Amino acid sequence: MEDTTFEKDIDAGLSADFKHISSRYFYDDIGSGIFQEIMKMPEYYPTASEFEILSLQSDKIIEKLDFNQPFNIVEFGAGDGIKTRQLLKKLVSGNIDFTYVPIDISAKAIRELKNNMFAALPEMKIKPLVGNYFSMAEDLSSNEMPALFLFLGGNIGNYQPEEAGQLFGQFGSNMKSGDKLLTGFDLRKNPATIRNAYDDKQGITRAFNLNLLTRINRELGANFEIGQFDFYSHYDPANGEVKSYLVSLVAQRVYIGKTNKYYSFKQNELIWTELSKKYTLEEIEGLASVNNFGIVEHFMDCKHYFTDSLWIK
Ligand code: AVJ
Repeated sequence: MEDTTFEKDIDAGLSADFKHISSRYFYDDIGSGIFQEIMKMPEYYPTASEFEILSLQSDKIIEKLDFNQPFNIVEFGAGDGIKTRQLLKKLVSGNIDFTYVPIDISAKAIRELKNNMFAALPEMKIKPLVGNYFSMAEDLSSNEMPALFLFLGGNIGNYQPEEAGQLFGQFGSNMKSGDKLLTGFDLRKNPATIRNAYDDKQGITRAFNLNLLTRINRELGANFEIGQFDFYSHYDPANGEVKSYLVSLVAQRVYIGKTNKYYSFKQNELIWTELSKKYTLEEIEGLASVNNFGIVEHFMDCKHYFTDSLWIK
């Protein structure tokens, strides 16, 4: 059966009083390519910060795992795996017995990851899974071996605070007592640093956002005129929220073939495209405790821009 989730989500989002498109739709092949460009920008600090943590502190992270038997490392949304590889490399060279289980909804991403990992770490045991995080994690929860779950890259920032709470609740319900979870959180910092990372001068982040409309044109037969929309991003240091928007520059109507409907935009009307929340350590500790996790340690980069926080179930 044809998957109509994208069409339904876009129809609902563009029919709402306050229009919105989920940031999960950024990542078609073109958007994933633009995100690779974002990660190379000097202004976009999260990638370098987390790379530093995993390059310099993997030994400390491994020491804190404290599993005295073979274990699984289950990674949600592994991406290209370059950062994770810093940790895996250390485990392999330390002759530690583990199996790496990356999970992703994209079969293509998983295939590439498997090839890259095999090239870099041919001796590592790897069991990639294609599918939804939770159905896969449920299958694994019956597994006897202890597990370290990885949710890196600061993807948690895209979830609304309530949703983030629910997500950790779901992670927790698929974990055994003593299992651990390492999550990447982007931290509060000088607001100007954050603003520059999400509204770069070259317009790469702008292109990342406008690609949503190109994608809707292509996949849903719509007639968005990309030049009639602008990009706007705003950081509120009081609550740590970066919010990104597309702005309709004129009053206009857009037709979407798949839904066979017109969508009206007022001049300056917004489409909300992304939340990227920046956390305080107190907020992180609150999230852990309401979901019955203990904090093992926050592993931060030298500038304290980012943390990979290790929790225990
Ligand atoms: C992939 C969710 C971590 O929020 O920093 C980058 C996506 N958006 N620039 C982030 C993103 C705008 C990114 N994450």
